[in-house]
Amino acid sequence: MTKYLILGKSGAGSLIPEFLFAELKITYDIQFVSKEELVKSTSKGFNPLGKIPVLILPDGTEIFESLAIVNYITTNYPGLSPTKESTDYFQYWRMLSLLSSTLYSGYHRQHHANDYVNEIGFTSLKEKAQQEQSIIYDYIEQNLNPYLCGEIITAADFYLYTLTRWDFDKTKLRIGRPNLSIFLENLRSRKSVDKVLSQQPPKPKIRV
Ligand SMILES: N[C@@H](CCC(=O)N[C@@H](CS)C(=O)NCC(=O)O)C(=O)O
Repeated sequence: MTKYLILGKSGAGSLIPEFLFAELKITYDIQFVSKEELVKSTSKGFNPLGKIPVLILPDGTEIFESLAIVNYITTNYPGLSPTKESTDYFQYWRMLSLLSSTLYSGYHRQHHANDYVNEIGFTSLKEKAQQEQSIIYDYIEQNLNPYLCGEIITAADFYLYTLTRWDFDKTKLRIGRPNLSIFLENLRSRKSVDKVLSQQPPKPKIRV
């Protein structure tokens, strides 16, 4: 294998490395895989929980967890993360960590409620995830200027944009959040984002 290979699902967390590679003009392949395939210890891209994204490097090294993948891409290809010396360095890591540890998992709880509770708890689980996300989105709103680290777009912005795509009520998400609304328009109009989205295979329904 000479190219990067992303294992993913249409419209899901594999959009994050896809956006970064497209933005950096790095060629890659993508395969859409099943959970059953990924949990097999013998399979390419093994992940104990069968989750995507997985990135397979040209030398065969496998990386899972979106944050680790972002870290691999941004440390090997400069341009989408502030340097250690930059005043934005901690802002970048604070936002990226918040997105990957909290906002992402909040969407997982809503789209995969049956992984967490019995059916009787679905509504309450989803409502609580949305309440937590609303607090985070208000915080994000205060931080966008126009991007999370100010004038310079970073990997954290592509990460955030990916997560917003999974929201069940995208109109409500924008209400009272003018900075976020402009940010979403801005990201959606980027060539890299448009290219990746236009290449996603159809998916049966929004389940990330
Ligand atoms: N912490 C993981 C979360 C990955 C994750 O939840 N991926 C979702 C797709 S966006 C998935 O594989 N869902 C299928 C499932 O959980 O069964 C990461 O950041 O990579």
